[in-house]
Amino acid sequence: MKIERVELHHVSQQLVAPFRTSFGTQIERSCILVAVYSEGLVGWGECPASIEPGYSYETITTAWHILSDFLVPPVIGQEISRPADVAKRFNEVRGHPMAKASLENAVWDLLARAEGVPLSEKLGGQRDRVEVGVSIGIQPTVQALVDRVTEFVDKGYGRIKVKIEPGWELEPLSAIRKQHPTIKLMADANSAFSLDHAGLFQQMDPLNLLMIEQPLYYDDIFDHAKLQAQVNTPICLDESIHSPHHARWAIELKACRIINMKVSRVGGLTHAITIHNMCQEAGIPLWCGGMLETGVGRAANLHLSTMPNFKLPGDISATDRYYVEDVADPPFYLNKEDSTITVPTGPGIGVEVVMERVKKARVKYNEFK
Ligand code: OSB
Ligand code: MG
Repeated sequence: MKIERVELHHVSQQLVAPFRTSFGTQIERSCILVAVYSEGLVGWGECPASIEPGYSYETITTAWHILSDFLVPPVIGQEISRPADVAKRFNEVRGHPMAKASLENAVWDLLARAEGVPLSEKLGGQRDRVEVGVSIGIQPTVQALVDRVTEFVDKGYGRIKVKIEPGWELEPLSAIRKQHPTIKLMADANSAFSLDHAGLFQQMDPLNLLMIEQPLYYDDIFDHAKLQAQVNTPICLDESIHSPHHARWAIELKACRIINMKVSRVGGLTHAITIHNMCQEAGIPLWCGGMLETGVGRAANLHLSTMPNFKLPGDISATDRYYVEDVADPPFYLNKEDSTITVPTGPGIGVEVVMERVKKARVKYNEFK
């Protein structure tokens, strides 16, 4: 298909509740929605970079620049028959995985729509609902956190992840464990600790956590290997894995027993598939992470999660947990009986972007043809 037109929409929306992590508090959430047009069809992808470089070095501004000046030009007007054709053209740009993923994933959606098949089918997916959990930010008090956890457990979430940082770890985790002795519970540090805290993480072993996510520095696979050797709880890497190389290094160094797959963090679905297959071979289970995406990004995440090595619940919650009104329809609901979300069955990502809502939330726009 010839890529006739590409649109970039920077949209900004209020979250239903502030989301505090060890690197900052998000109240408003921006993203770039990428639309790719061909033969009367449109494919969508989402770049979930933040305004600040707190999670990774990418921001909305760097992604806008990299997309406009380096990623859209080699694709516009070109004949694309496979998503890998796009990924190949991006090899000359170092880094910037979230910018790459947004355009590549829009092309995946476009091609799947042209074939009339759901994205999950193109990925070799094997399930029609995906087990999910909820990620809960740092709260003002331990009691407020326990109440928030209970609220989500009552809603049907069978896996709870809570954010931790130095000074907010053992006490809140123990309080949750006391109230909910058997719930699937895990902690995400977003790189806030160092190897000096190994003793603290050993003290978490009796809490029977599903895993500890990214305890150490964002680019430090080496020290995670040292920490994993000292604790029984599985370590899961998020920030440290930005490409198939990083996944291979983490596996060979035994830096983790689980990997959080974020398609945007690894540069798009082509790399995600490579990492999926590598981890499957190595016996490292995956789960799908989230970046507070709109329905566009979360729909792609659901399709990705149908692949066989996604063996743990993902950070893909119901729409009402994120935004009052999502840019895409239909919204996602939690299936209470088994803590799952049903994978859309329509062509491509299987949700439709409502352009009036995009325009309402839009702060910047550009188009290329
Ligand atoms: O570390 O997983 C993370 C959100 C923004 C940036 C980083 C992370 C997160 C989450 C939210 O934990 C997960 C979700 O989208 O529900
Ligand atoms: Mg994380």
